Amino acid sequence: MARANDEVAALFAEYADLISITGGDAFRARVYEKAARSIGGHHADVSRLDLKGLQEIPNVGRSIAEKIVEYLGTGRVSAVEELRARIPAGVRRLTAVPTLGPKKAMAVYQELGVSSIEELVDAIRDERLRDLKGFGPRTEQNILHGIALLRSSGDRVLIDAAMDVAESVVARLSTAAGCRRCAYAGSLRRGRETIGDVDVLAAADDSEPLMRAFTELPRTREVVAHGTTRTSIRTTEGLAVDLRVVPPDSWGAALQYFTGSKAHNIRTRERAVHQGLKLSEYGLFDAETGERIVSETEEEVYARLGLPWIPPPLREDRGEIEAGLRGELPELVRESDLRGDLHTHTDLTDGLAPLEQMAAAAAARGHAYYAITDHAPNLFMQRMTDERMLAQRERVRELDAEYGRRGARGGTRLLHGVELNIDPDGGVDWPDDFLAGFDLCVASVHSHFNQSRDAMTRRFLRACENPYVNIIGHPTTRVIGKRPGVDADLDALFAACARTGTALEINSHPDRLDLDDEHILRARRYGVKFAIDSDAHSTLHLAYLRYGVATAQRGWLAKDDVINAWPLTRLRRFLRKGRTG
Ligand code: DGT
Ligand code: CA
Ligand code: CA
Ligand code: ZN
Repeated sequence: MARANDEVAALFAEYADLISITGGDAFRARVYEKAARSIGGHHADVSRLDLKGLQEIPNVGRSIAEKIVEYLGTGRVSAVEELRARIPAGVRRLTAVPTLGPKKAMAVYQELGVSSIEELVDAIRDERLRDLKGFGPRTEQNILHGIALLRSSGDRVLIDAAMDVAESVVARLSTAAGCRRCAYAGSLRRGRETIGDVDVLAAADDSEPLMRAFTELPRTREVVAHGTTRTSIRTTEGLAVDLRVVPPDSWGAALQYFTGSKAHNIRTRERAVHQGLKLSEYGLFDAETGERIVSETEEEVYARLGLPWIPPPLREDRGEIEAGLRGELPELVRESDLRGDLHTHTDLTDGLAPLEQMAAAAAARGHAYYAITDHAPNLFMQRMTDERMLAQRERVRELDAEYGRRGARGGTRLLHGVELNIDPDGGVDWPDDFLAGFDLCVASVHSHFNQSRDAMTRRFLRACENPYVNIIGHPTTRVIGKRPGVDADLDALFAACARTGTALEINSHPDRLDLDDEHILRARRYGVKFAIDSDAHSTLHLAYLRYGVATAQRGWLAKDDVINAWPLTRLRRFLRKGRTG
């Protein structure tokens, strides 16, 4: 089930937008935005809290707590409904266009009557936007770009949203009468960053109880098609889910087929044909006699095709068949290989939880090491100072003394790091002597995203040359469906990282996943090392590492490519980089 916290967070985020669109108080909008973030990242389930408990959540006051109670009781909040009613749905959708934003969306609606994305495109074509205050040719280009971005993500959802749905559906169906096996397949099993629809596969002799359980799930909003082999629904969140039920002895062939990708399946089918076989979701058959040869496990199907079992993240026809035939498939990094997390925040900057809670949660996850990397002072809104940073370091050292010794596995060593800002010229927040005090430095681009390709490339290269910069954080800075990546000569960046001993981050936050799989594949050829980080701003985010790992696997990475899969001694050697002294 979607957590009540996520529902409430989405509602308040929408409310904040609605306040902005209707020209409400900007400060009030911010209050709801902050509350949304706090609630989304809060560890306790809001549906179990009373009015008093709710007000203990950071950024939640009495009136917000009351709205949460109203929502949990009635499924709606009247203040939100009132604002919703004042704005056509089309205009609300306009606010989702990256770079347009609530204010401009309302302006084009009020001044030009534009109330849909299609009308907005027409208005730009006819140059009608230019008459409005604050809109110029450059704005038009940005808006068109934003629309393209929105359309390219289409109706696809981020991997964490799809995973929530898939795991709850699989858990539910697994307990239905006669269910022998159940798993999700499709793009989700391959770990793609966005998911078109969720494909669930089950094995049973009689499909009817499973199909019925599926259509009766609490989150089923609409049954799109109902049959004995396949049923399709749409969830209350609007996500499409397909369930296919196959006889138990077809399980392996069906799982192979519905995991895809299509491109990979075309290759496996070709191999079957060359061997006088026929491959379908029901099994691998002799083409002439029609006799079924294998079908029960994926391993058997691949083996009969002369291939080792191919991990789903590799099944994209990007060389995995050839590598399999040569016996050269990589041994992919797994989540259990990760020994630590090297980019995380606390409430000293924009995190939601204090250092003590983050450290406790990291230790509970069994991390052997864990770096705290709050924001550096040049990100002004974070109000960082030298004194605060040094005070935090002292506290980290104390906690390290405590956690470093605990437990049978040798405890959790705490590292004190920082997330530096790479300024437009490639410099960072502090001089070398101050940087030398950190155990590691992540450095990220947080501003001036629109620099020219040359300037952006120089900026990255200079950051890599800095002997204190160990990891480039979320390298392209893209936000999936919202902000395109920066323009830079990435091959030059990859070469520089390999040369200088600077790792590239695979930021595991589901709306970033930055670097993405294709970039990882490219960077890997230069011999770059990677850090798979959660960039956690709350204890809940520590679990995002699974998505970073999936992305790394899609980029063919092995344990040895990932610095936070290394033992601490080897990691520390890497972190010394080219530093003197
Ligand atoms: P998505 O849903 O767009 O994120 O991507 P997928 O890969 O989950 O695609 P989907 O849901 O259309 O189909 C699930 C799998 O079923 C797909 O990965 C491979 C298999 N499949 C579906 N249609 C075809 C087809 O026409 N030919 C072949 N060979 N396989 C197919
Ligand atoms: Ca799918
Ligand atoms: Ca599908
Ligand atoms: Zn960060």
